[in-house]
Amino acid sequence: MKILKIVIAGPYGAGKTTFVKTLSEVLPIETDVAITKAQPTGDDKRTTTVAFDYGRMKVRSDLVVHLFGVPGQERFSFMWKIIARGMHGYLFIVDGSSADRVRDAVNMYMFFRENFPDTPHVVAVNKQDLPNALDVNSVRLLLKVPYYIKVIPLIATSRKSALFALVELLEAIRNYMITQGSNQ
Ligand SMILES: Nc1nc2c(ncn2[C@@H]2O[C@H](COP(=O)(O)OP(=O)(O)O)[C@@H](O)[C@H]2O)c(=O)[nH]1
Ligand SMILES: [Mg+2]
Repeated sequence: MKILKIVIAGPYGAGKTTFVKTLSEVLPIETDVAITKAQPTGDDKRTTTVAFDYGRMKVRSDLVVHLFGVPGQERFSFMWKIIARGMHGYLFIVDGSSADRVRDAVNMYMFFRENFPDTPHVVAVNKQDLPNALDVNSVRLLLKVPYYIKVIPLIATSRKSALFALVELLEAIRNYMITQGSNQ
């Protein structure tokens, strides 16, 4: 049995908790808390993730993925490295509903690129069901995603779309393992 540790990264509001919930076969562990007036967010989100999301999915009879969603707010950035330690790859989700939302993701994307330069990843542009959602090429430019990294569209509420994103990431991890000459 092969077990992969996958991290779901991206800023606050990108859709990480939704993604883990959509795919998880076990009751996902959520650590979202109600947002109080002390935590103004400026949108209609009623909860926010303060520790991490966890979900698990059996992809094949011999492959299980463990999904760890990091807390998106920068005040929890000390946890990003802790949660990411030992990961096989990460999906970086951005809220594609506006260019400003994508710009919110730049610092966190840089953090992951700098701290995990060799870790396979895929960038997902979420909320493609909304009118005027940004396309993958605009997001590639805004985040300065290297040409060899895939940027894919995502609707995190859709199981089909979430599965597609997971499969793209598994493919990137597989390619990386092949070039490393590892079969683990
Ligand atoms: N329209 C739309 N809304 C989404 C999608 N994915 C997540 N959301 C919404 O975006 C908000 C933030 O999602 P959440 O999963 O809590 O983001 P997180 O902060 O990254 O964990 C919530 O109100 C979700 O219902 C999507 O694919 N389409
Ligand atoms: Mg969350």
